[in-house]
Amino acid sequence: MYANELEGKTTMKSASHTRRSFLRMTAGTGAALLGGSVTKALASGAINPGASSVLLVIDVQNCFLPKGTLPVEHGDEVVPVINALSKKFENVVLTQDWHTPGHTSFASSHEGKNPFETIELDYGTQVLWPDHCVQGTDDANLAPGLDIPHAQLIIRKGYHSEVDSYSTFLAADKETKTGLTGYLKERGLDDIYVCGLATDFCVAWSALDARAGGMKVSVIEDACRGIDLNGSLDAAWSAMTDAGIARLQSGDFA
Ligand code: VGL
Ligand code: ZN
Repeated sequence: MYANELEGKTTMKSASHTRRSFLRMTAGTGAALLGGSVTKALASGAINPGASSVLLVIDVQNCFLPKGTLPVEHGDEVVPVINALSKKFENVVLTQDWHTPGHTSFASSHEGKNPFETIELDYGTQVLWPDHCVQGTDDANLAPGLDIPHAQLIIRKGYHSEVDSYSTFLAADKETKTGLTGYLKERGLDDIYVCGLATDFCVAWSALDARAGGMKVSVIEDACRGIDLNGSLDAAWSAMTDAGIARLQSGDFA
């Protein structure tokens, strides 16, 4: 596994190959931790989002906050950062992880399996999670502190019981779509800024899919927090950097 990963990092340059390396990395247990090259952001205060820019706020829901069912460490800290950031965007889209009860990504749906173990499903390796973000529960609600009244769309994902969807564009089977690509195209939004939870899962997979779809993509690091399972946070940043995704800070905005 490590040799494959290393080869993936050094010889494969295309977004799809990089992505595959990242998928292997995040899927397996005991994956090696690779040092990511860090692309520093543009000069501080230089960015001014325009009419074709959109802020994607990924999964800032109770389930991923400290009291939730799948808490992301310091996940609550992104809320004020995202609230302030969102004021700089005319266009904002929010997403919600929105699972059926008994969803296939839950460890409790698989006999003898524990959270954070993996399982092989039709579409590949699936990390198993605690039950989280079940449709209609308070756990699945957007964080109450989120204050983005001008958000234009809430897109839900992960509602097909037999397939997970970290990405807000494409489910893990690589076939099932959310419709967000079509929405962004129809509205002429092709300059994508991604923030939210968790950096190394739903944020990264969404950013990589947007990039693979030909959009300009940036991730705002201090407006995200990660889960970091078996080195997945470094792997995610490496994959995103290799795919040509900019790594920004909220202070880089005007
Ligand atoms: C997420 C794990 C499972 C996320 C969602 O929002 O990053 N992670 N479901
Ligand atoms: Zn989920």
